[in-house]
Amino acid sequence: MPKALITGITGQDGSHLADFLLEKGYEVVGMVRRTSTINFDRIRHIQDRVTIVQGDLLDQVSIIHILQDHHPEEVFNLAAQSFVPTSWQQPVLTGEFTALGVTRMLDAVRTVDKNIRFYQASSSEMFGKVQEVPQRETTPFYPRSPYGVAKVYGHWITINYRESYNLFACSGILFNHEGPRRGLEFVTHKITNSVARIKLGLATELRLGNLESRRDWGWAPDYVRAMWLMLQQDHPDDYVVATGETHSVREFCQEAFSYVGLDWEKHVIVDPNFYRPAEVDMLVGDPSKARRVLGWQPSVNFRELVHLMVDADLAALHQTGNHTPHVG
Ligand code: NDP
Ligand code: GDR
Repeated sequence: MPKALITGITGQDGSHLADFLLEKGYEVVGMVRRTSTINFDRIRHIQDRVTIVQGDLLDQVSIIHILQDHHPEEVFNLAAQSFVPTSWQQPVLTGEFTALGVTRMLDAVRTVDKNIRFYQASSSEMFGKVQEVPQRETTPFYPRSPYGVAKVYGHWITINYRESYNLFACSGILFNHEGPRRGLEFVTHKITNSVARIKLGLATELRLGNLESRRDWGWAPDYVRAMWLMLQQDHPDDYVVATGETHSVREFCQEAFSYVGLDWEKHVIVDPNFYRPAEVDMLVGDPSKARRVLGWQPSVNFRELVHLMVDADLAALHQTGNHTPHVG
């Protein structure tokens, strides 16, 4: 039975990846940091099928011990401070988690077992102020937030360890991917949750920031499949994973509100408090390398994604009478 370690297993992607690997017959070890209140909402349904171990990206010793004790063949480094606005409020911590945390992981792998295959969660935020449309593996980076800058570091240190120590280390440059398990602070889930609440008479307005920014939004379960595929190849490499379509926040609102028969303009209020100090205006990825080499392609398009998320939020509200986040 192959064994994988997932850092960030309590997050959106970690929980989907754990589902996917269990389905494939893996033994799954998940690293979680210690908190006074445990939040296993996203992995509750598989809690008795995964091994949870305590560790933190800030603590190299904890990472080394986990690798020594559990001997995974594959490590998926998904843990990070992943919310872009927080990266301006906590730029140093974001650098510690999202940038230096990658070096701690890679060096632990190098120290304990150089045969471990390593996946790094890189991001389309590295493209920032885009230098080319669409963005591909060779497009130069121009990050626009402390988060984006930290991800560029994580990306290059992964390549550097691959080239310096011959590690099987891959970097997936993933564009935004969403679903019912997305944190409620991210714009897609914020919108679909509000649409459901407004539809059911529990709220009347939705306050958003920049409606003009455009993203390449995909379906999260498709994207964890791409992560796994990267580690099954003969050679380690880096891949863009995206749908190749771009839509604005405004279009997302239109689609979500009209799906339940509401006029978005009657409910959405633009609130400058949600503007960012520097914005990433437009992202659209070219996934042709992933399609060609990995045989990967997305299974859910933009409209289906919006509808799936609205349906899930309506169902969650109907079930609980009050929204229970992260259950999907
Ligand atoms: P989430 O924010 O949902 O999950 C982040 C995870 O990291 C959580 O499990 C969190 O644990 C954990 N974590 C944070 N800090 C630490 C730490 N110091 N030590 C150990 N664990 C920690 O992110 P996603 O699942 O959406 O994203 C997964 C990865 O992919 C991230 O690296 C993100 O930056 C990257 N990414 C995401 C994209 C997306 O569209 N979702 C696109 C491109 C890249 P806790 O529950 O304790 O907070
Ligand atoms: P992003 O996702 O920054 O792309 O990072 P987010 O959903 O937070 O923002 C997308 C775009 O929507 C605009 N926006 C708002 N965003 C939020 N969160 N809240 C609002 O009210 C709002 N109004 C408008 C933003 O300005 C932005 O342009 C996500 C994260 O998962 C990262 O970890 C990951 O690396 C990237 O996707 C790819």
